[in-house]
Amino acid sequence: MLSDDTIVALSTPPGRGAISTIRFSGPESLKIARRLVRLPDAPQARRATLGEFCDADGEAADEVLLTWFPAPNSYSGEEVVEVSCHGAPVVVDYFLRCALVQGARLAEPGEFTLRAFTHGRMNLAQAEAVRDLVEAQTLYQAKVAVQQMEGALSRRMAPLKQELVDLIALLEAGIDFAEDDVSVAPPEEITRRIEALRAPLEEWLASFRFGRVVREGLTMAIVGRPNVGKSSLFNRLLERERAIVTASAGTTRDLVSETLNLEGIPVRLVDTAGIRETSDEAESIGVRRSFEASAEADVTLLVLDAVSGVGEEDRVLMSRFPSAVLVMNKIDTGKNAFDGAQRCSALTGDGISALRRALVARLSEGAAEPGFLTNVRHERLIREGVEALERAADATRGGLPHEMILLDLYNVLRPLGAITGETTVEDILNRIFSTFCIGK
Ligand SMILES: Nc1nc2c(ncn2[C@@H]2O[C@H](COP(=O)(O)OP(=O)(O)OP(=O)(O)O)[C@@H](O)[C@H]2O)c(=O)[nH]1
Ligand SMILES: [Mg+2]
Repeated sequence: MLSDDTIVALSTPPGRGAISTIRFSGPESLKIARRLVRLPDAPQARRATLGEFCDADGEAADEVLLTWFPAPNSYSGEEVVEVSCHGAPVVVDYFLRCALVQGARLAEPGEFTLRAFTHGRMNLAQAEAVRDLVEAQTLYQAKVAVQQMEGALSRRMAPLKQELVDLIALLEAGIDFAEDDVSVAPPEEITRRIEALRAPLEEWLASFRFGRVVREGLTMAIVGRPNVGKSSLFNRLLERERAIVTASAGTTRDLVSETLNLEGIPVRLVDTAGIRETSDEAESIGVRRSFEASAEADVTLLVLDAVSGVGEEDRVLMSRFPSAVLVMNKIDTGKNAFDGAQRCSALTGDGISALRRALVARLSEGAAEPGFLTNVRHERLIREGVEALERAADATRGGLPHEMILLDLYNVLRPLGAITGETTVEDILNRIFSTFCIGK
């Protein structure tokens, strides 16, 4: 099912540059491009050929490179032509106008990738990953997107889907071909197979917490008593002197925030006022803001001071921020250790890379495998699937007929199939007809 129109678009960013690439996709791609580009010979597949962009009067407007990707081995699965011209906006604009005159249509956003999906060059999750890759703000985000583009998510899902389809096929066969009410599988067996599906799906859902962090970044607040070195740690993590540091307690009054790249995760880091009882009005407002910042943050770092040791005020703060990451600062002084805290010196930089790694490790719990969930659409669909699995398990335990269990199982299959955008009815049919010898 190929599209019958040919689309064209500037595929590189608009504006002046060394090169701009214009891309065509559709049946007329080569025909239209060849009307615009004069070549010495017929182009060879996937080889760049030097030519001249000439307008209708035969006047040369640029020297260009043309590359032809015949269908179906192209990005979109259709005939694709790429023309690289010099990055002069007037030339690009003129080229596009000439292409339209020759019958091409300007592509809608994402239309090349939509066509790639329609022609089975990639599934829906992979197409989404192309978008994520282009939008990546850190190298790590880009790498995660590439994994998904190369099918990490689909590969992780495939065996689960296969198990589900097997189970559905088994129950379907029982309904279609059992003469009387003989069960094809005892309920314990069905329950076991449902559970075997649910556990990995739940694990996968758990990876979304990290996936979202990778995709959208997070907010991290640094809190603690005055003078423990919060602003120093803030500056050290940012690798620049952003916040004011002095030897006197109560230096930071207001929130200071900056963006930090934490091993590829975009983090909004917030420095706060030291928390203590105070009669100073500005400082007490600052203290209130420290609590607010921590409440809004995804992660709180509670800084302790090796010189003064862990005192009663720190213990109060630990109970106020029970899920905070404890950081023991000023270890360069050789004083006081505290079990369970990440040790570092904001002054010398000692322990800072370990702190960064510990933070990333904490964020990535449950997301060790490639193909973790980053996309809220995928998360919703898997959640929907898990809920339907739970209903199927209940139906099995309640001794309901297989028709009812099947209804729930199809409600698992549908959202799972929607992640990659496959049609799933065919899977069932293939499975049923391949594993059961139906001699009708
Ligand atoms: N020896 C040593 N001194 C440190 C370290 N980190 C901070 N300091 C010193 O501790 C003092 C307070 O540092 P700040 O970073 O301003 O502390 P703060 O927690 O932001 O203080 P407030 O903003 O007042 O709450 C300064 O004199 C810093 O130089 C460290 O790792 N080792
Ligand atoms: Mg400070």
